[in-house]
Amino acid sequence: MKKIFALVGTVILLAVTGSAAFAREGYKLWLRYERVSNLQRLREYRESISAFLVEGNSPTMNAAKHELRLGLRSMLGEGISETDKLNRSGVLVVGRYGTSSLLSRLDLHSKVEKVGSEGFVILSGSIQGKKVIAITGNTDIGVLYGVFRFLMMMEQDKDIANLDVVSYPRIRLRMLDHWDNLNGTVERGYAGFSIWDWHTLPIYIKPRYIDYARANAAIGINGTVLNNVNADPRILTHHYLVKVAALADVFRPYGIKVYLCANFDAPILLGELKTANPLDKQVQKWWDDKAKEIYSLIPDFGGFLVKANSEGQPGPSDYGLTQADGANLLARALKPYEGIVMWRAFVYTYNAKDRAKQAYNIFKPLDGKFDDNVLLQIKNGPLDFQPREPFSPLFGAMPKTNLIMEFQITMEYLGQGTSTVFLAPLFRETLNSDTYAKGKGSTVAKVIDGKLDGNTLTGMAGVSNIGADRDWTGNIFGQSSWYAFGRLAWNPNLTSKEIADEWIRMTFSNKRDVVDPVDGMMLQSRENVVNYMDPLGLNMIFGYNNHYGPGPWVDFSPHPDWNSTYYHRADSAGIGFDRTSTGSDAVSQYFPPVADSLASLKTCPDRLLLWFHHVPWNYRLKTDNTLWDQMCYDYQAGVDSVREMQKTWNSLKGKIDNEEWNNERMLLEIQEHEAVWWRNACLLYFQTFSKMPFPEGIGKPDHTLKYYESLNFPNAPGTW
Ligand code: GCW
Repeated sequence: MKKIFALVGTVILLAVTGSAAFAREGYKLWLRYERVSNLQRLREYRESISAFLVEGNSPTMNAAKHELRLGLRSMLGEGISETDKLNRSGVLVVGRYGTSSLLSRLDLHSKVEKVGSEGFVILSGSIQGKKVIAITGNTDIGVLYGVFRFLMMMEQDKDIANLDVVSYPRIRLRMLDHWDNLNGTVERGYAGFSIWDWHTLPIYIKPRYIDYARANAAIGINGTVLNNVNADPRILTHHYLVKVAALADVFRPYGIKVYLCANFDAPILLGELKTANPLDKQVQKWWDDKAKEIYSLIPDFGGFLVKANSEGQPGPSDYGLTQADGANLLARALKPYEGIVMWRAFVYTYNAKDRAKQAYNIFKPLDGKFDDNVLLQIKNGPLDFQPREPFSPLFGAMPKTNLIMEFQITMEYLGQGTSTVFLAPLFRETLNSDTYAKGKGSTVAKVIDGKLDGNTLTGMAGVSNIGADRDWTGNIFGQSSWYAFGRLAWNPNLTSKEIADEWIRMTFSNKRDVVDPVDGMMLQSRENVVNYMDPLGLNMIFGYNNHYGPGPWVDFSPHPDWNSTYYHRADSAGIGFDRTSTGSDAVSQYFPPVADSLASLKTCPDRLLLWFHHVPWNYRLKTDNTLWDQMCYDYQAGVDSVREMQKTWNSLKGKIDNEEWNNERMLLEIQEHEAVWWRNACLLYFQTFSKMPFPEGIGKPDHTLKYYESLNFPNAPGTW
């Protein structure tokens, strides 16, 4: 008998605390649609919506209907009906403006006019004396975006009594770039294998593909590059193209176009030609034919993304031609079908005096030489997705070229899968930077959204952090950076706090005692990592090749600029890369007010100091600490703040889903170890140059420098 009680007890306990089977697991991302728990709100929502009416039957409108069924019923209960008549108050009326007879009775013209081909209007109004909420736009996809936004507002506990939302994207191409290989691995992926199952496509359509499209459409992403920029040319064979076409069919109703990375040498590598020279007529014909084949399978194919003459990839320089010659070759093949080329500016040779200068030197002279369906895709900083970089000097310097920003959402250099880092502050920092290209206020955001130079073909790309892990990103907070990327591509003026707030509410809870502390954690999280990895403008001091953990001692690469020592330049006199006129003069690539301020030790912000200057160890910073002491304090502050995050997280036990809480607890424990490891390894290493003692308050390393140098991680993820 006792045993039976014990068993029943266990079952009840499991039901209450949530066993693995009931845990939320993060799969639904920001579309969890949980029952509204604030009863007052629930009442208000139900008063405003008793039924919904969707006009139109296109696949996109059907997707909108599906979403409303799912979302409204799950958040408000089964009583919400679908109707085709406006016979009472409280109907949510959804349809395209202009074709919907009901919506034309609302005076929406001036609002709808503003939102273009992808925006939407959500409005409280009344039709024939009946109170309604209207969701509308000029196109079906605009309407679908509106439906998602409306449902997400409800998830966020927003008041829907007097709605007047007018929203449209400021940037045209809002892209996720997958670095997924055809064999299922993901370069720099930390959330498992690729979500694309090439083997079972085109017949087997995983529900995950549809959920991928839903989640992306919900945040306005309208393009996906399916394969790695280190491109396997076989993606362009018929065998794969039919599979790509199947994915395109899934994504189309959600407004998402597919793009592919093309290998510049594909005509040779696929065994068809002896050359890939852009001036060769046969090569041109090869690409023309390839474009024709692709568009016969995928009529709305988006275009190509190309990494050329970089890290072993072939490109036009192999034929003594410019990057523009290469880009235009592909652009001309795609032009008849309105396809575009995103040509990466991440081009460098291994032995330059200063790698940070190369992209500018190569591309600036080509301004105006690219065809109008080419965008130059520029990483946010001049080097390579470091925890902190100044903005790339190419922003603002190429007024006659379409530009697309490339951010990295996957955290190759920010702690990879185990760290909790919300990347909106990093994205914002770049977008807010003032290039001074046309005087004060010429921010990177304005370059990117086309306002500064009047470009209309604009874009923002994010290197995806998505994998086949159940929660998509390995660490649930990885979802927040994917979310932030989409929101900023839609509106680059949103603040990090606004975005964090939205995400927390849809992911964990609407309760203030959850939202506020998690918000605090997230907003600080990127600076924490900078502090314990790369304070004061340090960069590129990661473990060799896998980029996991500290490796400031790395000096053994045959490529000089793959060595950490190339970047930090520590010696007995000081540390940092002199990029002023006495050094590489990279500062001169910026517009004068920026260049002057970076060039002077006095005005260069401490956070970028060692990026631009070689600074004596005992130099006094703006904090009045010596450089050495400040470096020690920053590393320690990084460790301390991870411990703060742990405290905050521990205080949330019981307030959010237990399994999600526990997963994050374990990840923070790993992050704390990593922060301590970084601090110890870097300070011990740099101390061999500074020869100065640690100031008070700095944790004592528990191992020798030799020990840290000996660590290696043969199967670290993401390195294939
Ligand atoms: O940061 C480097 C990565 C490479 C990547 C490259 C790039 C896809 O270490 O893995 O290759 O950038 O952006 O092309």
